[in-house]
Amino acid sequence: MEMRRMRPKEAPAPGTKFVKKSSYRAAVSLLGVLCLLLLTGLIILAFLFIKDKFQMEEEVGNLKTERDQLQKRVEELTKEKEMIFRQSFMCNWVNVSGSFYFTSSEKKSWQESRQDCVQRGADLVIISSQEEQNFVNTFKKRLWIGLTDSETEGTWKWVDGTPMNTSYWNRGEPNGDKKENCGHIDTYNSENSWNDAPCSILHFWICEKRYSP
Ligand code: 2F8
Ligand code: CA
Repeated sequence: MEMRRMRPKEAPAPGTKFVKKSSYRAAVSLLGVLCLLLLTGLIILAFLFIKDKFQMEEEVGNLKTERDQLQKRVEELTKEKEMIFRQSFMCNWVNVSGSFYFTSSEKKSWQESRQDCVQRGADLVIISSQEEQNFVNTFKKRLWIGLTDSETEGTWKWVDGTPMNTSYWNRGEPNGDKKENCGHIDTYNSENSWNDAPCSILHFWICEKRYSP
């Protein structure tokens, strides 16, 4: 009887073990390459992010410097504007014993004249001495002064609320009763030059700004 030859337990085909090992190595290498690529990508991203951040910080710094410079310039220009405004307002003023005087070159009502003086940091003139009365006459103009009896007929007051104690009315003045409540320089060639007239009449005017040295 022919004896059947026993086949040894199935062994891997020759070369199979080698193929498995090399596939494993290839997979590990691929994974390594992928990790490397990922790492490289992350490094590039981080670099770009940091670069952007620095650029932005630099730009913010530049903008802040520019803003500060512009603010400084605005302050300088504001001061310059105020100075020019003040100079243009003060260039026609006359300085006499403790006061600056301004006479207008246009005509307005008493109230509007007063407003103009107030805008110039002054008020209509208050005549408080004979010298001042004579000085105001030297302008040889019919000028509104800071005198009114609008509040109480016949009670003349200066614009600062003080009563008129010494007066320089022209002969026969004041004569306007309730129709003429504002005082002005009229007959400037004589010392007694004041007249009372309706406050709505248009006249030149004289402002006074007092100062203490
Ligand atoms: O004669 C004085 C008289 O002259 C004018 O009236 C005619 C004056 N009127 C005006 O200025 C509007 C009066 O106030 C003045 O008293
Ligand atoms: Ca009068």
